Amino acid sequence: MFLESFKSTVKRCDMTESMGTETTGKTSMSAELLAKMDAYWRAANYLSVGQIYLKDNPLLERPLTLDDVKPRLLGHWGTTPGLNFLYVHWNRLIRERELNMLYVIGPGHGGPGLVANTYLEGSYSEIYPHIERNKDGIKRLFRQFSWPYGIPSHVAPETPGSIHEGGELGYSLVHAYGAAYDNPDLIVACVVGDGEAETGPLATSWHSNKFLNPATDGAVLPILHLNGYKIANPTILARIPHAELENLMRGYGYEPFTLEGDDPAVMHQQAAAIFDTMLDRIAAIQKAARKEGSTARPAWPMLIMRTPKGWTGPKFVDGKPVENTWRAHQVPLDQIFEKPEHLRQLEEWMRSYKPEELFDEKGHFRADLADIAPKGRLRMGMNPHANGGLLLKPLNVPNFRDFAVKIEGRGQQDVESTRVLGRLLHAVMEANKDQKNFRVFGPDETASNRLQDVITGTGKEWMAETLPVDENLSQTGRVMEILSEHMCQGWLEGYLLTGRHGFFSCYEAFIHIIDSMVNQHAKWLKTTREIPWRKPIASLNYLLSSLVWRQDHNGFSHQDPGFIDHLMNKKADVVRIYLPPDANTLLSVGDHCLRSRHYINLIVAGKQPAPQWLTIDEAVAHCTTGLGVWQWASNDDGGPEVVMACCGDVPTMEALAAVTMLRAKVPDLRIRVVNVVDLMALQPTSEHPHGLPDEQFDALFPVGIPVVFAFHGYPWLIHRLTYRRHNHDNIHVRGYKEEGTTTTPFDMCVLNNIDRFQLTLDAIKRVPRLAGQVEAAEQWYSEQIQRHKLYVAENGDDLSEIKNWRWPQTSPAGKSGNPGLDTQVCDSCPT
Ligand SMILES: Cc1ncc(C[n+]2csc(CCOP(=O)(O)OP(=O)(O)O)c2C)c(N)n1
Ligand SMILES: [Mg+2]
Repeated sequence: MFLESFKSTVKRCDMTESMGTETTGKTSMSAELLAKMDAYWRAANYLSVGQIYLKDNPLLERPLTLDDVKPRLLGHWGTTPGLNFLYVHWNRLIRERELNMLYVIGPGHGGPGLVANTYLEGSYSEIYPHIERNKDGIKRLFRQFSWPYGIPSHVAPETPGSIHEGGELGYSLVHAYGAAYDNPDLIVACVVGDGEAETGPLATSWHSNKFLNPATDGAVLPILHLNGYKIANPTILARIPHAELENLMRGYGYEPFTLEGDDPAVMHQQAAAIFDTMLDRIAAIQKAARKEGSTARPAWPMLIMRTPKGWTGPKFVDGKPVENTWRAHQVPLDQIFEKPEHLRQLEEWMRSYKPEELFDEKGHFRADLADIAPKGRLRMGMNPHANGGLLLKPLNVPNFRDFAVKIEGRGQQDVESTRVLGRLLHAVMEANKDQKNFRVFGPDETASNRLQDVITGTGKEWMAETLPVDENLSQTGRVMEILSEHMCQGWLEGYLLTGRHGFFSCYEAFIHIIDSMVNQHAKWLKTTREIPWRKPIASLNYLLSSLVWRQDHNGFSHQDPGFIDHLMNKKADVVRIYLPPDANTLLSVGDHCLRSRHYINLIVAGKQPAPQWLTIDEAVAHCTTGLGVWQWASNDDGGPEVVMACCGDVPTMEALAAVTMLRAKVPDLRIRVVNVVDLMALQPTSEHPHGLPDEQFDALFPVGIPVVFAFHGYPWLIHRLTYRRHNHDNIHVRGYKEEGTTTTPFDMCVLNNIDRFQLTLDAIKRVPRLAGQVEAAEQWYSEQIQRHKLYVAENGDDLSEIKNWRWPQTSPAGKSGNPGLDTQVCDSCPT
């Protein structure tokens, strides 16, 4: 038996040493219910094995032949029986207690189990009517699994009841908590693979209980699926003394329960008792918080489920142990076509579930068994929280114009753009505090990114201890701060996937920590877009601040604008990237992102005091087109000789400063200034829905005219985006090129050759008629840089003419010729 084999292979401490927790509850299921639950479990296991192996003969009405077996055997058996076991037990609890339960599966490779269970409960056929609840339907169910143009092998978006594919391990528990926040009636049962538990994000996720308020949030029921193995190795948590494992869980603030064994009859009875106790615990915790006013942080129950990997599967294959070993991970019998013995074993294995007792001759699941599943929306495959778009209420977004910066002369006042956005976010928080469907997430940087206004009133969620010195910590806070980008990302994903709204602000350089998580979310969005029954959810909104160009007290480690490049690789339908150059454009972009659906919106905006360029009306018009000529900064009557393009707040300032120098040097040079807010507009329309049509692009960047492009990020990206444009050969980009340290703001620009002197020189070098001035310009450039370097080295600060530079108010620029604020803003603005 399992326990014997376990004890013989693993040396671990006596269980009694660690029996500090109550593991027996009041439940004693009737023999009849126990038999039905076991039969239900067998049915789920049978259908799971069938999906992995068979394309025909679904009820084993005749002996299996090679013709019945799929040519490619794909799928994961090892985790599946454990997932199925839990499903049937959740079903009982849902029925008896009318629970609103979501099931999140960490080892999502157990996809066949979830498909099988949603099929047995009927939700699968309701969503996919061609998979009927009869023999034909079962055959199709088997055939489609891991089959070209069928369904994926994981708990993918196609799987009813899922918000978590589990393909990339590590995020189950954080998703579960994200789903539970502000969902007081929801219980999220979350299976954590014992291998998955070794990942960094999962290890941190246990701490999510310090952010879960039993009065206002739902409950998470973590199950550590301790089947002992990963793909090819034992798991750490299975090979430490049980007492140590329980203490680890206690240390995380949980009350651990243990279910251990492999005899189904005993296990069903024990599991039922433990689950009843755990659910009673949850009910008591919630009652204490909701009815009795308790504010203590509770020790939520969690389960350690120690069962064999590949439970009920082949015990030995080719003389080697399989059940309860890592060999059970994927397809235990994988040489069906080469070894007749494997085919025989497969048939024996499938028949061990007694399909004839589970399905009638037409392939209908027996009514008395089907009857023990919950009905309607209580079925986990039909829980609306797993299709969050169904529950999505629009966010109340107050008028962003009310927060606009009044522009008194272009570039004359310095404002911290993100602080202005923080006021809007605060208003959003206030406007939605009754419907409780908006949260702001950040890795300890909300205030550092100057968004602190959002904290006012609502506070930061915190269930752990507090001291008098603390500020704004609250058990009902709506700003979520933990020093883990993984948690911020995962909580937000779980929150969005269950139909709410959110906002994540982060230092630009460190957002890369969640590169891989955002990949997975982008895949989810891309796939669900193509699944008609999945409704659109709110967009995942990022604000990246503390940008590469202004890391005055941090330096090289904090300089990396590459998240833009990373997101650019994602499907055009899914990603949007904005670099607003000032506060009013940031407000306009922020408003747009908060209202949008089913995107990943990336906003890159500085937090340092910086010049302001556009009135709010101009900002709205500019953001609507995504890019355009800033006519007030241009003097291109008769067509430009050079286009000074810019994208990002610091590059915009440098480009404009370069324009003033060019005017001084070559007064008759016809210069056009183009600012880009929406990076995607640079792409051709064929590549991105925001892409500017070629004619419009050519009108902005005329063929043959040099473009000096100052870009916030890595320069190559602009080439990539514009490489199909007619004028691409004339686009010359300056951006971040991995030069940096702890230095002055302007020196950062100089180190990366995006400074105003360099841009001025670039323009002179690129305009053919200025060839005669290049030598003098190069000399001038060297002198300026020399002067700058000597000054910063000596004084530790930028030259005052750089620091205090302002866009000239009596500029001869602009068609209107007006100093300061011109009435005409950009060529592409709607009039
Ligand atoms: C982040 C990540 N790394 C590696 C893998 C490859 N992988 C798939 S399953 C698996 C083992 C999982 O073990 P466990 O979590 O214990 O699941 P179970 O035993 O229930 O199958 C691994 C390493 C992955 N899916 N995700
Ligand atoms: Mg495992």
